[in-house]
Amino acid sequence: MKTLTYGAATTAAAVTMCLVISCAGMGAARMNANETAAIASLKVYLTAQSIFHRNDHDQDNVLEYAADLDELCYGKAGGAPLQLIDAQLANADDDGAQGAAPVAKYGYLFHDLKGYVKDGENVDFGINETGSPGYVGDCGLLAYPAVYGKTGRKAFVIGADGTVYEKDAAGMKPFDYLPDCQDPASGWVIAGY
Ligand SMILES: [Ca+2]
Ligand SMILES: [Ca+2]
Repeated sequence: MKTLTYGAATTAAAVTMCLVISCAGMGAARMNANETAAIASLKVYLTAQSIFHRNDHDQDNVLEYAADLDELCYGKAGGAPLQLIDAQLANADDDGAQGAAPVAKYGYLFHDLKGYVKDGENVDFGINETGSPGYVGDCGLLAYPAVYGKTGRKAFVIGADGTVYEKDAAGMKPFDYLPDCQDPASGWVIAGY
């Protein structure tokens, strides 16, 4: 009987330990999967922006990028939907889509960038002066974990050149200007290397 109790207690302890280890492992695996999905979403975004840029949707004879992530799905207010990205990605726009609060996609939220950092200065992508909101120069998007350390650890950025850069998102707040990722001092490195 004593042996049985000891055995049962040992088994229970072992099971508990396995659960703790596998939960931690699952959490890390989930975050890795979310991070991979976030990179894929940034690439989807850029493909959609390239298509948007090629087609003068508002027919103002200016080729611009969409200023807002969710526009790539829903189009402009009152206009036809574009469906260049899926609604799940559009709804993860951190300033909301269609008047609704943002909903993270695979644990990530997305923030439209409006310019880039050059020589320490913020440079706007260049607004379409003909009246439709949009960027004539470049475009960019930031992906960051909805809950740091739980849904992901890394932030990712993409600019019009299509390179995705990553950086640990600890303490990071969403920002509007694409960092100078080619500067090693920025702490950003090419994602996936
Ligand atoms: Ca246009
Ligand atoms: Ca937005």
